[in-house]
Amino acid sequence: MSTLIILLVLVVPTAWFLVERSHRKTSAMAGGLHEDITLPHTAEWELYHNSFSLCSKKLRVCLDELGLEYTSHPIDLIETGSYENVSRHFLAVNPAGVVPVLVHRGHPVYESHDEIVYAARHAGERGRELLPDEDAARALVEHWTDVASIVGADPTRGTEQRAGNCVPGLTLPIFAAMCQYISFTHFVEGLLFHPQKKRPLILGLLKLRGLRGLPKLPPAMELLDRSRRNMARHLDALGEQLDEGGGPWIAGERFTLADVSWVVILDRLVEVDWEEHFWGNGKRPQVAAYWERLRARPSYERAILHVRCATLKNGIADVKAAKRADPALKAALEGST
Ligand SMILES: N[C@@H](CCC(=O)N[C@@H](CS)C(=O)NCC(=O)O)C(=O)O
Repeated sequence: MSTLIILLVLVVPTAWFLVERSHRKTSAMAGGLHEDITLPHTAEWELYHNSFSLCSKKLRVCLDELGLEYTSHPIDLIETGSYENVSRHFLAVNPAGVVPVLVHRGHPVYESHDEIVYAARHAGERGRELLPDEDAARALVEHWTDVASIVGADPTRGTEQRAGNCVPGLTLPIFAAMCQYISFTHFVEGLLFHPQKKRPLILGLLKLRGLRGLPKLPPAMELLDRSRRNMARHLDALGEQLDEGGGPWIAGERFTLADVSWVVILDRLVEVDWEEHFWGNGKRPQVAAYWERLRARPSYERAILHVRCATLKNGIADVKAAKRADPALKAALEGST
């Protein structure tokens, strides 16, 4: 009898884990098109994406602006419900376990900055508007697209170089709020199968401590402070570019991939209630006006607002309410810069 109990309690779960792990192999994937991989598909363009993920939003806005229709495959991340990104079926699409993945005629393209360039190159005249041919304009667009990208296995290290890499740190408050709606059992799946254990560990910790506990987590606050200081510098540079280029867009008269890359950054800052801190009360007027122009575009409504999930809407409201109710929390998050 006791042997049977030991078998049930130890051997069966271990065997399940080993079998499952053998089916959920992960590996880093280089950016760009992978013609050697063919995925099941029914449409010319398909997109695996998540409603909340910044890189996914960038792809949705880009495809909308380019007028490219696509088949949508929503994939949950832990913040929006579960670790579907480390499920067997999604790892077959991207063994790196991250979204977005753009699929063109069955072949995946990885890394969102490569994906938007790839889509623009295959979208005819409209693509050439978003990604200009002329050297100087193209270099400008590439620079501002790169600054807005999230790059590297640990993006939190590159906050000085990239506004995109400041985003994870500045998103911590809403991560903490959204994780409250997700059951702990889902976090266990991440600890077992996620290729980067640090991610489920940090999010699990945020769930445990909650938004109000965030200021008591020194490593998280160091990241948040660093990201906030560096984002301020990136936004100053953006304001200067809008001034010098004459606007209304980063490359002047023309709306380009640079603007596609920045609308999602500014949108994330708004979601996490950083708007007033960075460009409220007369601060950075060029950025404030630019944000108004970006959010007036139909692509913003269709590709971002319309796709917001319930957990994100709850998270947005919870961050605002917590800061309003607790001035010490607001001061801790926003600091003096
Ligand atoms: N550099 C990659 C970043 C991809 C990435 O980290 N995606 C996030 C969402 S924005 C993700 O899938 N996270 C899932 C997880 O880490 O569990 C890109 O630009 O595509």
